[in-house]
Amino acid sequence: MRFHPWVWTMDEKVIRSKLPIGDMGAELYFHEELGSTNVEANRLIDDGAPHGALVVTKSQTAGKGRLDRQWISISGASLTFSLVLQPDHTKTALWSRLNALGAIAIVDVLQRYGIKAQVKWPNDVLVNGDKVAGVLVEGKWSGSELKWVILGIGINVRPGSYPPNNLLDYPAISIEEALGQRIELDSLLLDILKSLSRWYNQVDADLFIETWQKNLAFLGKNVVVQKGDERIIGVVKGIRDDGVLCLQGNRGELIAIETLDSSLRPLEGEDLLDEERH
Ligand code: BT5
Repeated sequence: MRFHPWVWTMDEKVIRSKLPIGDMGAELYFHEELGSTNVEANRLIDDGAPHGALVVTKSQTAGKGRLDRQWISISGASLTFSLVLQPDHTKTALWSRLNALGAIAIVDVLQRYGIKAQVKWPNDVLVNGDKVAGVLVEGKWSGSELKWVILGIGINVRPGSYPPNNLLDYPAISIEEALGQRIELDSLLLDILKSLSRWYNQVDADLFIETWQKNLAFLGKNVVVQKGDERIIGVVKGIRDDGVLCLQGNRGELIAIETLDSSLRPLEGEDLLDEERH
């Protein structure tokens, strides 16, 4: 398969002319280069940005992952953006669902493109078991009240948009490698915004959890969940209504993984040996 040399095809004017899409893109802040779109979105909220404000950058130099990790992207080959959301009172209680929103919306788009994408709990997107997109959701709270949500999305679009697998916690892939053809960054962004708008409006519906569950990676498989220093092993049973991940331990007990600040991976190789030693 041959790929064309990277050409930056994202056209600010085209994107602007199509916005807003439902709730998404009420205002567009388009940058050539930024440290982190999430950090910029946070700043914009303090400056009065509205619900649905969208921050896009061609090049992100200090991308943030979860738990202080880094997100690496390459200008012209990756999509990096953040949305500012101000959930109404029906949605503020749905923190874990809001965390999954980005992954569910991306999976929906990729499946429409013909790619079998899945959600790796809580909010990564996998294709053929490899990570194609990461989502970083940050809340702005007043006491226990959720005021704002910053939904940051990073997607590997072209080959070479991610670091070599030996430098990653988890193997990666790009959409074009999975699809075998070139896709335009601006049309991908617009498709994802459309999907985000649809799923944002369904975030409190049963369909949301059903879709999350249906597209959950490793259903019925053994996984390891790293939660701080704690390592939990079990078979993935599904997602509860409140977004909690349910595992079944090896004595048949049900284990609820409530904290979203956890990392999950399939149980294999060394983990299996470790298991046998216990
Ligand atoms: C995530 O964190 O996957 C969330 C990434 C969110 C990035 C977006 S880009 C727009 C917005 N602005 C920001 O500053 N951030 C958001 P986590 O689950 O913690 O995964 C991070 C880990 O993924 C790193 O430790 C690496 O091992 C790996 N990684 C880094 N870059 C990657 C890439 N391009 N593809 C696949 N894996 C990557």
